[in-house]
Amino acid sequence: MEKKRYHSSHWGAFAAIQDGGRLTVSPLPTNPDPSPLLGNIAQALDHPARLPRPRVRQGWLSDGPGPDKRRGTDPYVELPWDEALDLAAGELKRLGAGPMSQRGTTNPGKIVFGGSYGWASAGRFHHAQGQVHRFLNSVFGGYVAGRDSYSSAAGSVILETVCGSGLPLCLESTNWTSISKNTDLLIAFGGLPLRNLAVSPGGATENLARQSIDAALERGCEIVSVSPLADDIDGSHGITRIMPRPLTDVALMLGVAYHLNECEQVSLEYIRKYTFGWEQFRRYLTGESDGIPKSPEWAEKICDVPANSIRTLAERSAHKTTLITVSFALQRAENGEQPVWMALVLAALLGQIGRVDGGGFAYALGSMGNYGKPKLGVPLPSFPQGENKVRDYIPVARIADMLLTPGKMYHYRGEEHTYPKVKLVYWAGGNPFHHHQDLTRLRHAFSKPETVIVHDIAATATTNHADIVFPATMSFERFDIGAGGNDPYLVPMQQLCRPYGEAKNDFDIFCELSDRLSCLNVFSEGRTDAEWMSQIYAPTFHALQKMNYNPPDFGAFMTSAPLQLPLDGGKTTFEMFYEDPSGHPLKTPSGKIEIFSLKVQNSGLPGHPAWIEPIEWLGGGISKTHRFQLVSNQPRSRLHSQLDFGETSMKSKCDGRETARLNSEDAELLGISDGDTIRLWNKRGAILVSAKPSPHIKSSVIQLSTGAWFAPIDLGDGKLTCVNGNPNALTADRPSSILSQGCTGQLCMVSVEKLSGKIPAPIPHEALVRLVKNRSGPGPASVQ
Ligand code: PGD
Repeated sequence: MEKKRYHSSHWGAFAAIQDGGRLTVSPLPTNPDPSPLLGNIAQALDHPARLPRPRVRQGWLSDGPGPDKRRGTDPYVELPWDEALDLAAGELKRLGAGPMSQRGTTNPGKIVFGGSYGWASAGRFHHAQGQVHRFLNSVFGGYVAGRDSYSSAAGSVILETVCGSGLPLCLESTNWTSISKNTDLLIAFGGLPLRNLAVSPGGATENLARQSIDAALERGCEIVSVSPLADDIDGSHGITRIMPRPLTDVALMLGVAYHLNECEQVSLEYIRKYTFGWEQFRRYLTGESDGIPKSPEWAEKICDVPANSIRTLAERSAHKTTLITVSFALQRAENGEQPVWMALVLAALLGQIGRVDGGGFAYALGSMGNYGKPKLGVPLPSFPQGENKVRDYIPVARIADMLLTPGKMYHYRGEEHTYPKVKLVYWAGGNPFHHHQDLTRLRHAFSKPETVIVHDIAATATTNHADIVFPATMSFERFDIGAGGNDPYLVPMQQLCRPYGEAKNDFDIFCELSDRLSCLNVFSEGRTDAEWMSQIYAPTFHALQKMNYNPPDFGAFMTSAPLQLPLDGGKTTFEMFYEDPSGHPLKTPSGKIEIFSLKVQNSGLPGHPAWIEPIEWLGGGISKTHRFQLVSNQPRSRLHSQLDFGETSMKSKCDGRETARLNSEDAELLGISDGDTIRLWNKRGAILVSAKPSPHIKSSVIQLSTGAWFAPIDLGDGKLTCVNGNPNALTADRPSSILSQGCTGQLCMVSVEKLSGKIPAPIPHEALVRLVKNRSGPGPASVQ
């Protein structure tokens, strides 16, 4: 038996032992609540869906670059590394890549989309996004970037606008220890799903949510989970579940605020000193400005929560240490800014933000594992990406718009922009055919560029829309430094096994391409990967030394157990603001929390949080055509689409097909039983899933997690049907609003029917490895 090694993944750090060719993965003893996702690793390493060698799309190989509708259906030809790298370098050169002396001032990067959104793997150095950005900066002088994230665009943009900070605020949010000790009432819009709390970029060594929630409940804290899915929070004692219609939380919050105001429970002293714009909002709340009082009765009609429950919630929140949280899920939706802004305003009306330990407002506390933990006292290693000289960018979720309508004007953060004309798409470490909405539209968009290059560890729907595909190693096949923001350990990610086939590290692939483009010195600066890691470890090492710790040098660190890091212990932005609002103003025009924002109003939205009727919701006209609201949330059995072929993920499916849950009574009315194959469809597409009736789902709602690999076939009904059950075949590529242009993948309206007759089989992952030669056939049905 080999010795124990340490490693990290986005779903947690772990130890591993190679025993007789089999890798045994076990969680770290520091982790009281390790993620079941660790179970996906061992079986995934040499899964036949992995890519052993570079491959080039047959049509590109025979006809050269150019827009091509065959992307997505063409087969691939495997090539030796040298040949594939020469082809890619030749194409990059044709598009203007090369040393700065040859590029002159023309900025060829403005035709290259390098946003390359995606989580890739844990590791501070081999993170594919950082690598591809540095590469494009080195060889093109820059690239068209993507702004914000699919996780949080609407929420981040609104918080940056109305309280001066978006995601950094999450890293300072009320921590789990304080919640367990001080919070009396925790109102969680979107719940506190433990599956999300085990995930953080870079990986966690300690998942504290479960034990903190238990300790808080034991002390007598009441938790109210507001979600159409009852199991968005575990447990029963001390937990109240409010199940509104999806997309209506703002109406519910307005009902609470109305009652607080009516009962004179708004903390006017706090409002006066720490906020801006209460009067405009108050006039809207009471109906003075639009004739509609936002009373609990008004809210009930929209959100389907009894007015009395809304009143009770308001009354309880006014007399306790109350923490209001709102998860990412609520803002990944039409008008996604509004629930985040309104939750902040509600907490401000209660007067506890920055004042009361365990009370106030926390964005995304239930969404990721690194929120709700104290800040670190030392910097983490960080790989420099170089300078991007291209000024063009897009809001990250507008990729299909950019490719389909170059030159078109769009709004973002109150300004006008134009979509750039992109010829090359370069993606490493992301899976847009998992993460983007309306995949049929995205497929059309991907037919437009002249060339698409992708690196991935496996053949995914994205590699199947690329022209040149380079096989990347998984993190387990290389060494790196693991660190999750706010996690108190730095993890030596030790190599666990040899690379699969001929797969190479992204860094090595970029070195080879840079060399062919005479830019190796700019990209690598003459360093090997080990030298880079040592270099980026240095700031953490020196900070520890300065604090009189005795840190190991890089070599010793890489062969030891995870290194504990000191915590910061300082005050948060909101605490400092509360203590001295003029000395520590927020970064907003008023320096205060903006209940009214001129900037938001000038962008074309109401200047205060408001109920804006969405298009795809259960109360809208569309519900007459498509009766069900699909909630496509984060999976319990994998991270996004990653390792969908792993053991834990495969066990969660029904005969290889993704499972969707619907309300038991709805299922009975539709004659649907457990395990039946059902078809979900709307005008954008269709999917097949296995049905699971459940009492935990609100009526007229159907829940299907993201991540099944997109496998579309043509069943002759005029739309593509994903037989594996990827919800993004159905979601709308519609921005959250003109302010943030965020992704709205969480919710859309669908029809549901039981399938009878001959049912097409799901398509296994390995069948996506579409080679002209080398492999016998594509599997049970051929992918379109
Ligand atoms: P992943 O599956 O994590 O999804 O979208 P994202 O694209 O991040 O993709 C990462 C890819 O990187 C995988 O294909 C993996 O194999 C590859 N990879 C892993 N390691 C390496 C490596 O070392 N090198 C290279 N080159 N590749 C590697 C996630 C996105 O989806 C996110 S963050 C959110 S929050 C959104 N959520 C939703 C949602 O809730 N609902 C819907 N309908 N849609 C969503 N999409 C978004």
